Amino acid sequence: MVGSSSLELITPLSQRFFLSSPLTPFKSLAFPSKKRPLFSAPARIRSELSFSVGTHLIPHPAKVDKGGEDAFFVSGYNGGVLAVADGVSGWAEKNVDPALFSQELMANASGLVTDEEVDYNPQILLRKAHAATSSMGSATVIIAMLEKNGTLKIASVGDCGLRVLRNGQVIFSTQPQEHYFDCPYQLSSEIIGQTYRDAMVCSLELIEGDTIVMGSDGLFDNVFDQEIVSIIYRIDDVTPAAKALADLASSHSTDTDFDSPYIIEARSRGFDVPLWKKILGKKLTGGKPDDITVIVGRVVSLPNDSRA
Ligand SMILES: [Mn+2]
Repeated sequence: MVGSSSLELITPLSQRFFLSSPLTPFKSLAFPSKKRPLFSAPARIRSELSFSVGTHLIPHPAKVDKGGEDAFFVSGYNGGVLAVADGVSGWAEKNVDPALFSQELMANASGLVTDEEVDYNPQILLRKAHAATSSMGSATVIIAMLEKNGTLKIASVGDCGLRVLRNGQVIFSTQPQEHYFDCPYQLSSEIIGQTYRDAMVCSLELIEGDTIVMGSDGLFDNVFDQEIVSIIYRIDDVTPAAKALADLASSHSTDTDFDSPYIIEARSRGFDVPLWKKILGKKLTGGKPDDITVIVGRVVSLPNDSRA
């Protein structure tokens, strides 16, 4: 799918769909971010855990030659640090390359992972990486940091996502933050954007054998949680699993008949096909072509001889 070139450029949603009923205003957020205590202390010390990680990125079909506008990094620091940023594509209309901000944000975050002030706190990492980023643009971003005792700390601004899988089930899921449909919260070079203070932050305890699946909205808009579960339990190795998830998202994204998570959400917000198509019994269907970034992290116990 990476090389597929027959696709036309994607027009903004407002030009593709027709609104048949007024938009619902702000969706209530599952994680009101402000005034929450940051992270609680781990309940107990367990054996030392870390991530075994596989990644895969497939650019938007129209952005293959420049590699797309998603960026990510993986660090082995402590139990492992995983991060994804998705450059907001609207900047291209202002002659700003949307990839620059997400790439610089990730480069800065990667360099700050060991910073003393960050102290394993992904929200502080967001603050410092954002402050250090000088490119014009904006991005949604998610950072997950695993401590060796199994505590996973997450900070997310916008609609990148994370799922935790245990025993064949999704036991944790982030919820997107948005201003309105298709306009997520975002860290920006401009004062109008969100900051680390707007981040959804949470902390959970992982155990050996858990798998986390992280990605840009290009994954979660095109692949259902049940499909993620079935791929993760069919493919044991993290690298082929990440590739299989990205490939599935990519094939759904360009399938105009597929009833994707994105299009189901669009219909629930009142978007629909034009009336003449409706009369013919047609409904709004299809995936959402986008950059697709997938990170699969499996929680493993460190071998005895590598323990300090
Ligand atoms: Mn995206």
